[in-house]
Amino acid sequence: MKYSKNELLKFYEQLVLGRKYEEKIITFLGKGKLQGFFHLGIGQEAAQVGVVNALGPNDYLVPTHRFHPGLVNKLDIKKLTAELFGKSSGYNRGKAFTFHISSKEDRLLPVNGMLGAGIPEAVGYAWALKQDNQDSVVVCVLGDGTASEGNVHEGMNIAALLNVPIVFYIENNGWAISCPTDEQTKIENLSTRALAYGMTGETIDGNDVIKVKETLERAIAKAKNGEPNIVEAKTYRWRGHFEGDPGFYRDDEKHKAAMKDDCIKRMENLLIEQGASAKELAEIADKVQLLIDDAFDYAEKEPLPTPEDILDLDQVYATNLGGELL
Ligand SMILES: Cc1ncc(C[n+]2csc(CCOP(=O)(O)OP(=O)(O)O)c2C)c(N)n1
Repeated sequence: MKYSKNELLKFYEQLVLGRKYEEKIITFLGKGKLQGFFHLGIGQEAAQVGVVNALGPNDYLVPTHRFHPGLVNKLDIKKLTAELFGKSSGYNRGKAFTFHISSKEDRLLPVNGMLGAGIPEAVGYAWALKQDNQDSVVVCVLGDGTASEGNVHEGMNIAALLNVPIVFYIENNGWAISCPTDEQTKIENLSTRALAYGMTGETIDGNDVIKVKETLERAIAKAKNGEPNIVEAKTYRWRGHFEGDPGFYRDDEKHKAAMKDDCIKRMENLLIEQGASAKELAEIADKVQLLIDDAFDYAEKEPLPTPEDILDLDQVYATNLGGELL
């Protein structure tokens, strides 16, 4: 095994943090202590944690509306949670939620709620990096449903033509709301589209955090070398499209079968093979739970924005990016 037991334990901790963070969101929504239109990535933790681990300190990330497991491993947990609660101490003063969250110092670029529209924007950021000769890349995350949008074609085409440093990372969770991937495209692997743009593409197992991390590291190195590319990670969406979606459109048996491939269970098995004990794993889970409980406690108690703060529209456009993105 290329990774030490301690390195594997770190991956485990990150995956568990992602899972438990969203479970806490579900609990708080159920109690009416939190409001919002949440799209959860439970089951997709490896596909997100792997990406976050592959990013270098100079690299930029454009996440999606379903990226909490990744964000909680990249950002300050208290500031992130305050943002979800709509508090002024959140990343974007409570105005962005996870649909538009951004952080200049963390090189987190804003999500675009118009699916697909964010792809040409991400290409623009990457083009700016190239023009500035920065040793940096944009990893632009999109879902399988988003991959069918016209803007994605335009963005990928121009990225390839201009050789900009961008990795298009398709987090394929099998669903676009109620539409399964095989009802929106005839191709088996979305990464094969790369050929049409003169790029390279690769499809990988998105429930394998190590595979995701290593593939992204290679993809990032390539993109920095002027070869934009596509990586598709296949995973599975465990929850409804949004919290509150009963998911009646899914076949129960197939759904249960898909959830058996759990990225956290996989890492647990690997760790046990490497000599980790059940006690060690339980201690990590407890430590993570305390961190999450503390962040939710903090965010819940933070004051709500003042009416003046709510009406300060400059923030809506400039947020904490200070009016500039790069
Ligand atoms: C242009 C546009 N069309 C439709 C929507 C509504 N919408 C929000 S999420 C979603 C499904 C997206 O599926 P996918 O890209 O696979 O991401 P997932 O939600 O599965 O993570 C849709 C259609 C939107 N936000 N923007």
